[in-house]
Amino acid sequence: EGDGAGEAGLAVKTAPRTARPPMYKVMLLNDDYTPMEFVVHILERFFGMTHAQAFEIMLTVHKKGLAVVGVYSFEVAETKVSQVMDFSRRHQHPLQCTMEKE
Ligand code: TYC
Repeated sequence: EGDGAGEAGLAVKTAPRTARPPMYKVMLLNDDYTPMEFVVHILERFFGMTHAQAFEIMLTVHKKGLAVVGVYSFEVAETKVSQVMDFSRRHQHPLQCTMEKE
Protein backbone atom coordinates (compact mmCIF):
# COMPACT_ATOMS: atom_id res chain seq x y z
CA GLU A 1 0.00 0.00 0.00
CA GLY A 2 1.21 3.49 -0.83
CA ASP A 3 3.67 2.40 -3.47
CA GLY A 4 1.34 1.91 -6.38
CA ALA A 5 -1.36 -0.46 -5.08
CA GLY A 6 -4.73 1.20 -4.41
CA GLU A 7 -7.53 -0.05 -2.10
CA ALA A 8 -8.84 -2.49 -4.68
CA GLY A 9 -5.41 -3.43 -5.91
CA LEU A 10 -5.58 -0.94 -8.79
CA ALA A 11 -2.47 0.88 -9.99
CA VAL A 12 -2.13 4.39 -8.49
CA LYS A 13 0.38 6.67 -10.11
CA THR A 14 2.81 8.44 -7.80
CA ALA A 15 4.19 11.68 -9.24
CA PRO A 16 7.96 11.36 -9.72
CA ARG A 17 9.68 13.58 -7.16
CA THR A 18 12.85 15.47 -7.96
CA ALA A 19 14.92 16.78 -5.05
CA ARG A 20 14.26 20.50 -5.34
CA PRO A 21 15.11 22.55 -2.23
CA PRO A 22 13.26 25.88 -2.01
CA MET A 23 15.36 28.83 -3.16
CA TYR A 24 15.33 32.37 -1.80
CA LYS A 25 15.72 35.68 -3.62
CA VAL A 26 17.96 38.17 -1.83
CA MET A 27 16.89 41.74 -2.55
CA LEU A 28 18.43 45.15 -1.99
CA LEU A 29 16.09 48.10 -1.32
CA ASN A 30 16.65 51.68 -2.35
CA ASP A 31 16.88 54.55 0.12
CA ASP A 32 17.80 58.23 -0.16
CA TYR A 33 20.93 58.19 2.02
CA THR A 34 23.22 55.22 1.36
CA PRO A 35 26.04 56.34 -0.97
CA MET A 36 26.07 54.69 -4.39
CA GLU A 37 29.74 53.66 -3.98
CA PHE A 38 28.88 51.89 -0.72
CA VAL A 39 26.18 49.81 -2.44
CA VAL A 40 28.59 48.96 -5.27
CA HIS A 41 31.14 47.84 -2.66
CA ILE A 42 28.53 45.62 -0.95
CA LEU A 43 27.66 43.93 -4.24
CA GLU A 44 31.33 43.25 -5.03
CA ARG A 45 32.21 42.09 -1.53
CA PHE A 46 29.24 39.87 -0.63
CA PHE A 47 27.79 38.90 -3.98
CA GLY A 48 30.95 38.34 -6.02
CA MET A 49 30.06 40.83 -8.73
CA THR A 50 32.56 42.65 -10.91
CA HIS A 51 32.63 46.44 -10.53
CA ALA A 52 30.67 46.84 -13.77
CA GLN A 53 27.97 44.32 -12.75
CA ALA A 54 27.74 45.88 -9.28
CA PHE A 55 27.36 49.38 -10.70
CA GLU A 56 24.61 48.23 -13.06
CA ILE A 57 22.60 46.46 -10.31
CA MET A 58 23.07 49.41 -7.93
CA LEU A 59 21.60 51.72 -10.60
CA THR A 60 18.66 49.33 -11.11
CA VAL A 61 17.89 49.46 -7.37
CA HIS A 62 18.29 53.25 -7.37
CA LYS A 63 15.87 53.67 -10.30
CA LYS A 64 13.33 50.88 -9.66
CA GLY A 65 13.31 50.77 -5.85
CA LEU A 66 14.65 47.25 -5.46
CA ALA A 67 16.36 44.42 -7.32
CA VAL A 68 17.12 40.76 -6.81
CA VAL A 69 20.88 40.49 -6.28
CA GLY A 70 21.07 36.70 -5.98
CA VAL A 71 19.13 33.47 -5.44
CA TYR A 72 20.37 31.02 -2.80
CA SER A 73 19.42 28.20 -0.44
CA PHE A 74 17.79 29.38 2.82
CA GLU A 75 21.00 29.24 4.87
CA VAL A 76 23.15 31.06 2.33
CA ALA A 77 20.46 33.71 1.74
CA GLU A 78 20.16 34.31 5.51
CA THR A 79 23.92 34.72 5.78
CA LYS A 80 24.02 37.24 2.90
CA VAL A 81 21.20 39.29 4.46
CA SER A 82 22.97 39.32 7.86
CA GLN A 83 26.30 40.28 6.32
CA VAL A 84 24.79 43.19 4.39
CA MET A 85 22.68 44.42 7.33
CA ASP A 86 25.60 44.18 9.80
CA PHE A 87 28.08 45.86 7.45
CA SER A 88 25.62 48.67 6.63
CA ARG A 89 24.72 49.27 10.27
CA ARG A 90 28.40 49.36 11.24
CA HIS A 91 28.94 52.07 8.61
CA GLN A 92 25.78 53.85 9.78
CA HIS A 93 23.95 53.52 6.47
CA PRO A 94 20.22 52.67 6.33
CA LEU A 95 20.61 50.18 3.47
CA GLN A 96 18.05 47.36 3.70
CA CYS A 97 18.49 43.81 2.44
CA THR A 98 15.71 41.22 2.57
CA MET A 99 14.99 37.67 1.38
CA GLU A 100 11.86 36.10 -0.05
CA LYS A 101 10.97 32.54 -1.05
CA GLU A 102 11.06 32.16 -4.82
N1 TYC B 1 19.52 56.07 -3.76
C1 TYC B 1 20.87 56.14 -3.23
C2 TYC B 1 21.49 57.48 -3.55
O1 TYC B 1 20.99 58.21 -4.39
C3 TYC B 1 21.75 55.02 -3.80
C4 TYC B 1 21.28 53.65 -3.44
C5 TYC B 1 21.27 52.64 -4.39
C6 TYC B 1 20.87 53.35 -2.13
C7 TYC B 1 20.85 51.35 -4.07
C8 TYC B 1 20.46 52.06 -1.80
O2 TYC B 1 20.10 49.80 -2.44
C9 TYC B 1 20.46 51.07 -2.77
N2 TYC B 1 22.59 57.80 -2.90
